[in-house]
Amino acid sequence: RLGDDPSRPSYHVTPPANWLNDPNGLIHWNGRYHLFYQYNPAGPFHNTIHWGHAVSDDLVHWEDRPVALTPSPDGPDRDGCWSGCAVDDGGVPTVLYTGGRDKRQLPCIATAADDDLTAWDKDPDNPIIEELPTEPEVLRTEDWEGEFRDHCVWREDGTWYQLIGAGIEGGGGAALLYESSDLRNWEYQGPILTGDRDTAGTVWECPELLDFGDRQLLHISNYEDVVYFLGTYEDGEFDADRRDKLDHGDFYAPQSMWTDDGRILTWGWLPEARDVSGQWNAGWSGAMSLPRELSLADDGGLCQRPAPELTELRGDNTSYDVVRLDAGDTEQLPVESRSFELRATVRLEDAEAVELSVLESPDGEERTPIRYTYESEVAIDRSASSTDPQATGDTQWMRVRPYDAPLSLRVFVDGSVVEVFANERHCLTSRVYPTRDDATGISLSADGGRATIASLDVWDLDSVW
Ligand code: DQQ
Repeated sequence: RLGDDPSRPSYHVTPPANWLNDPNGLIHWNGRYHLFYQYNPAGPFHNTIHWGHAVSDDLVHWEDRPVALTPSPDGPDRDGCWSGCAVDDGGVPTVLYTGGRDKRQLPCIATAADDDLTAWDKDPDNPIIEELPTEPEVLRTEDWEGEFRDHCVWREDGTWYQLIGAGIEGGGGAALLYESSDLRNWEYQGPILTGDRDTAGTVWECPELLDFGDRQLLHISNYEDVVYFLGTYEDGEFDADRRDKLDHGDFYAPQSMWTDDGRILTWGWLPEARDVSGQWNAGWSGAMSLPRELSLADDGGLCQRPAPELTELRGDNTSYDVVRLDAGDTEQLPVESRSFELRATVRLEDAEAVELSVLESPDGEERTPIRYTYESEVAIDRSASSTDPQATGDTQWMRVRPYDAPLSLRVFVDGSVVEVFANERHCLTSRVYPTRDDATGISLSADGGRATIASLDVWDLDSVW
């Protein structure tokens, strides 16, 4: 594993070196959590994608495993083993993924050759779907004969169902439904949902349908954002009554695992926000989000909270009962680490905003303020995060609704990751690249009035490797 890089996360999963993107094939198998991911072993750039593999006994500590899927020079996945999912086919762990070859995206299947899921046998009959649907017609681009990839598979009453992400000629993105009795012969059923291209993107990647009992959630990645729809899914149709982003920052192509104890845990890819040469010099690119437990609140809205197991990483703790801030006050907290968790409850009283700045140098030259305003917005301002001109400096933000006051915040800072959970509902993750060794401080300040920060805790977090 590459180490020794202050930007490299230590408690978020990263590739041993080189490139990582989407989480794939998430499965809780024989008591172990398996996380596969889009991986390029040749360098920190997206090309000839393999499946990397990490495994954990406790969701907290991870071990690198050998590459799980490699493109076959003569196979339909010659140019890459793209994103896909894992299912339990009557005791046989099975993955469905997209093979790339020439200008085609070809669904493929493979079964585990051992119980540790380290080796996989690709089906000699791959690809398992060769014809593109024509109703509606799949979008062709200069690069692809059809934008048609990524797999979400589940079983209901003995029948297998599959969603594949697509773009529609003349329309927007779509999640296309297939049915099968054996995971190998698939019959096309039509889209369960299509999006308006102006508001929901032209291509939907990595669709995933999650069942919460009475209600269902469909999320898709549209090159920019991860959009989720909440509503009901029945008879091949998704009827959405709510829509939002799963995370409002650097977070993409998430996938979920159903654990043996019945939880839904979701990981997303946290892409870099520095330019290609910065990634090349670092020798690694991409991190996974923390595992997030998804559930529905009583009001039908989505809850997202960090998996409770993560508290096991907590080391030294600094705790404050209450911090009262007057307009213009600034409180400094002595932190000397780039791997910590901060938990706080913020009440604005009559302040216009509270700023909780992390990764701050003593003179304030580098700092990343997390700003909570009375307009119910939480923003991460990256304009002074780094003096490195190759690092992105824009502000990312999300709306947290009025019912969320006071705001409970959990902030996870890890090398170049700032992952924020607001009231266990809204998430905002940003990548930042401070250059200074002393950019580790935290400060608190209030604007335009008084604010109270109650029960403020900071914990050092250990490495997961
Ligand atoms: N990346 C994969 C695709 C997916 C996209 C290729 C999302 O399968 O559509 O690495 O990041």
